[in-house]
Amino acid sequence: MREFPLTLSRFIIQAQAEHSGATGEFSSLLTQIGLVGKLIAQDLRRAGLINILGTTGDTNVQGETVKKLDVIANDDFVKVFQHSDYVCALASEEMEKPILLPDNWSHGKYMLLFDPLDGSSNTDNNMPLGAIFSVLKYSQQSDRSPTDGELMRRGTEQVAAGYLLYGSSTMLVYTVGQGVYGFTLEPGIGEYLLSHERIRIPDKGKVYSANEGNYHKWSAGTKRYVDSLKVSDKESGRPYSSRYTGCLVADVHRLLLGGGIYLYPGEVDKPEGKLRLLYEANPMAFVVEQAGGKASTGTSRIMEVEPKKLHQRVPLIIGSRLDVEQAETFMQGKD
Ligand code: AFP
Repeated sequence: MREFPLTLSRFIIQAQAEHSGATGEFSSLLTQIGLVGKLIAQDLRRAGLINILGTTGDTNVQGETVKKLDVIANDDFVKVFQHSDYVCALASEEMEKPILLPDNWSHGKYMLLFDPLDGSSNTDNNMPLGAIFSVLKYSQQSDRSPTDGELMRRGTEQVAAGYLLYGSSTMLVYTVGQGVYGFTLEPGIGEYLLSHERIRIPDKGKVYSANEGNYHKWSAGTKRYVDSLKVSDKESGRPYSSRYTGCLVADVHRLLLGGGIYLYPGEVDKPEGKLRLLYEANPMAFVVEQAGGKASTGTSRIMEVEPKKLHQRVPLIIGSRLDVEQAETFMQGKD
């Protein structure tokens, strides 16, 4: 008889049993992320039927148009976690200020930073979407809630990170610093099943993902690098193929499994780039590094960038180790 794959809950319980000091709080937090994924996936599946496509008419703190589904996804995270007893703070792309649970509320020791709906320009087209999360541990021993500033930690301090991918299937991919595991939601039974064990990204790929509409805004080094990927050279596996969905999660997921590079570089007039450090770049960097890849700003390791603002942006070059190293060479003018 074929063995039944491990469910997410069983996998988490097994992992917890290997840590003698574990209280179960962290395991429950991951299970709740899975729950948020189910709630959002359910809405996405019938989005075209229940009038939740399109925009709200507002702009968020980043100055971007807010989609109805951005709000729904953010509310799902907040509803699930605010009274969960697992977190003491929540921060998201969609909230100007973090939610810091009052001192007199029951709360847990984790701080959760998230992008509730990544790639939201894809909502109206039935294209892939995602959610990204970063988990930090609040180190204070006191019962006091963290302050805004205490949420701003380097990526190296993350205790877990991952993403939900809403594609042709719904997946939860995460790391706690011991490899990367991927679970696929089996809709028939409402359970995530282990489908991708110890994911390793190839050292080099044949695909690049970038919004080339921005080509003329890029630095000379970035242009030279992307130009070089199109040169025909059998030995180095060029030309690379171009694939870009407009959803970081989907593009990085493809690279994680097949190799290659994703770039959202800085621009001459906007050197900080577009993506957000704390809840997009850092968690994706943690996952990709744990799979054997690299994540860079072009000049330094993403996870070592010192955050100064909650919604700080950062250039992101991420993917296969050798591809990212090569991009860095061009971006630093060492080609
Ligand atoms: P939204 O979630 O605001 O749609 O942004 C998506 C994203 O952060 C990332 O997922 C994409 O790779 C990138 O931005 C797309 O940006 P462009 O539309 O500028 O290519």
